[in-house]
Amino acid sequence: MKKKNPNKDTLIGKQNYKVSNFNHEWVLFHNEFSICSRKVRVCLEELSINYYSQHIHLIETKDCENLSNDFLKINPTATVPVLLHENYPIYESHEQIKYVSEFKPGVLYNDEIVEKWNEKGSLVGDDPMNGIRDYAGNCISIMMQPLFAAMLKKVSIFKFIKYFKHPSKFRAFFFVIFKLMGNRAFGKNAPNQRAAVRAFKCLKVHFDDLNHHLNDRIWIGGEKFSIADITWMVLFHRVEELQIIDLLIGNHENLKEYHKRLKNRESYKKSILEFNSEAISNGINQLKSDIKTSKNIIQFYQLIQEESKMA
Ligand SMILES: N[C@@H](CCC(=O)N[C@@H](CS)C(=O)NCC(=O)O)C(=O)O
Repeated sequence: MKKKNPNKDTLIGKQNYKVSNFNHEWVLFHNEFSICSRKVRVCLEELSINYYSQHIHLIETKDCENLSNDFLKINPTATVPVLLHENYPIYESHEQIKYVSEFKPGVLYNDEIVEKWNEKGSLVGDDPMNGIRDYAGNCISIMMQPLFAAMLKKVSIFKFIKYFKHPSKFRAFFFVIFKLMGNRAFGKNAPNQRAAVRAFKCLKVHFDDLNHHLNDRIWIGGEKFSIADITWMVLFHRVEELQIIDLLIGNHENLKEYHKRLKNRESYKKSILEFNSEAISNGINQLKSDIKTSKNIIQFYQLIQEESKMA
């Protein structure tokens, strides 16, 4: 086994070294709740590719298994998902779905438009704020804060000790803040709240663009389902979890119909809904309650509601 390149920035796409010796062609390291993991699970399901599943808990679902020494050997950046093909790692979910879809040509449609929308829905870079104008996935990751804080409520503070070894100091800092401050980190005019409002404005533009794009199309690429639809499926599902779907699809008929089509896919049920867990439903219930009772969260949801009414 060759030692991997320690330069984290180069961990994109398929690498030329093996990180394990599984006897399985495909191995997926993933998490029940992570949107990027959902994306790859849905893609493998759509392609009917069997894979060996390695579930990795993240702090919000139970514990930070992504910071274990074993997992850091698989991915030194400590994120999921990681897809292994014959033990060669492929990093970044948008690259992983492109890679697997090429193994079964013709099943999932592809062209330049699909590539563009796949990228537009992705989560790219360490600091998501840097890419909110370009990537809807980045906007959603910023918008996640209230749900994230809700999920962390039940996680013991002692589990955060491991965060000292998180390779991204940026992420480690924010995760600890969410735990320590909860919704207080989200008070009126606090930097986190301002960032989330900006992310919402950009997210709304991305959804409006998609509504326009779907004027004469069933799927993003036209008649056939594609990897871009998978990317947007997980985004639609996340905004539903965040209780903001109505603010984004409002009276956009194309988006409403598209959302129904996405939810009717077998892969949506098998690779997203069937992975729902107690940690996810407890977090969502907590968020629903915070939206009614927590002053800061009420105020934030009012702000984005006003934003959603603006042209
Ligand atoms: N750009 C990466 C993002 C990966 C990522 O940020 N994954 C999150 C879950 S969606 C994660 O592993 N978070 C755990 C952590 O940073 O500690 C991709 O698309 O795969």
